[in-house]
Amino acid sequence: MPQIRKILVANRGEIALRIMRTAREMGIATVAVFSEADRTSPHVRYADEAVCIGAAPSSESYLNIDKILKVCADLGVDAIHPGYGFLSENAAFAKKVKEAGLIFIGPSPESIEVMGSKLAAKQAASKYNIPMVPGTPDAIDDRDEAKRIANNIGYPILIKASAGGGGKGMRVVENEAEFDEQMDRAVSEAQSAFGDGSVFIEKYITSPKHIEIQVLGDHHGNIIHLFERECSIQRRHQKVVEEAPSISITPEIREEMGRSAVDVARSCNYYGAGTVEFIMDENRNFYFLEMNTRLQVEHPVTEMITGVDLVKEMIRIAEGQPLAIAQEDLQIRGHAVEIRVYAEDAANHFLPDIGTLHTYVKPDGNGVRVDDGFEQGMEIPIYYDPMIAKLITYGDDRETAIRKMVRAIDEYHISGVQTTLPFCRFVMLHEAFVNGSFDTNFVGRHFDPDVLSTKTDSEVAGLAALISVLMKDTSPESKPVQNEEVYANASKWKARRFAAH
Ligand code: MV4
Repeated sequence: MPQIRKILVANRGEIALRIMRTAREMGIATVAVFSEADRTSPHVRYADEAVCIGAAPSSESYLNIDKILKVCADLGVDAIHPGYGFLSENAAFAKKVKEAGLIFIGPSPESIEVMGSKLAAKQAASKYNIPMVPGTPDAIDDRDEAKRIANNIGYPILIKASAGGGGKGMRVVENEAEFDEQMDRAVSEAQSAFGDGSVFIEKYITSPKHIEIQVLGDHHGNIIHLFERECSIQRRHQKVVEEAPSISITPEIREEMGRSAVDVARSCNYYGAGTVEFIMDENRNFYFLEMNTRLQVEHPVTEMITGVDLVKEMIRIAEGQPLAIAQEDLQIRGHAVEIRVYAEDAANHFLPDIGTLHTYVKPDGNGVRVDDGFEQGMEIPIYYDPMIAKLITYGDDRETAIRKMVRAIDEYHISGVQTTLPFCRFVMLHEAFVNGSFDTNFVGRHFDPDVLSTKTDSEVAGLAALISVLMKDTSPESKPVQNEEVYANASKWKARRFAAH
């Protein structure tokens, strides 16, 4: 069995650091690659060795396969971890890594390829008894036939691009009269975005919850799941809040969904870490949508509730070791919530806000984890994703994790750029979030940007003081969490801090 001694991380920012930390714990040397824009980044300093591979645009640096492979050859690297984004789901890259005699810390090129096509993924999964949304099994080439199927399924239907991702090439069709127009749009959008105009149709689930299952597979045919993550709070297909476990599913559904996820992974002989995405309707019917063949941004919430270091498992798997954990060994302990801190102005249509982190003070303390890749004084480059950090809190139960999150958000001090922190605080304290009555439409349905700008800190503190007096004798274990209650307690702290200044 090959032992990995040196890993090159083909990524940047928080995820590069995240991976290097585990590598170091395992006694494995680390190599960073970086663009000219990231010269002073923490991931560059953290690595044992670091090499600049090109100009700021990712096409010239983080996506530059030849340069990355050359660094591996020059420095005696054994394995590459791609992180997420960039080259992580590029089957051709995974293949070239292998051909260069290196280990790709991820799935096989074949698994990446199958799951990269939604139609191929559904076809593979259909070997097993996995619930799927009613729809067409193949790309549409005959429109009349497709319209007949749409009528059978019943409108509204959804047209999806087989090569799609992030909602691109996706079109809702409300009735047959719109069919041709929406089909034309979907095909041309898919063609220009992915160079592949193949589309298929599905029944449109109007208010789904987005629930995904983490899986791990080894090279010996063992596949396990590490329960679900609830990821419904998103805007324009960008997740903002994730948590584990989901409050919307029963132990029975969890087991069924877990089994389905393992079957999806088995259908493409999966090894490595992967995530199987489902949507769930109001009647708690769930359907397989697609599989992500990478480590995901939101993996920490799974780590918190299972105690498993997913990066460590990925590395062990890549070395050819059998999974050290059996399904029966795993159990959910406690509850974790993650928010994504983006340099975006939620009060202004979430426009990316570039600039310098004049103040950057992180929260800390029991049950608080911050995965970030920036420091005070650094600039947020315009070239990459504007995520500054992930803030994760962990507690015995959901209420505790949410309370910790509000406390941690209030301890987070960032100036110089607008961030999604106030928006995330709004979500944490929203009744629909707190009581679990939310779906993927949460932001559109509940978020009014004005709520962030109209309340000043002193108004909040005043309101909080009032509420805390009214709710003085609340006993935390006997009541479900109340919006105002969390609000009051979190803000009392802030009020005291304000008074001290
Ligand atoms: C759907 C759907 C409703 N019905 N499919 C969005 C991106 C891609 N991963 C699949 N997506 C959806 N597929 C059917 N048949 C609703 C969505 C969807 C969605 C899914 C997960 C998370 C957020 C979403 C936001 C809007 C739409």
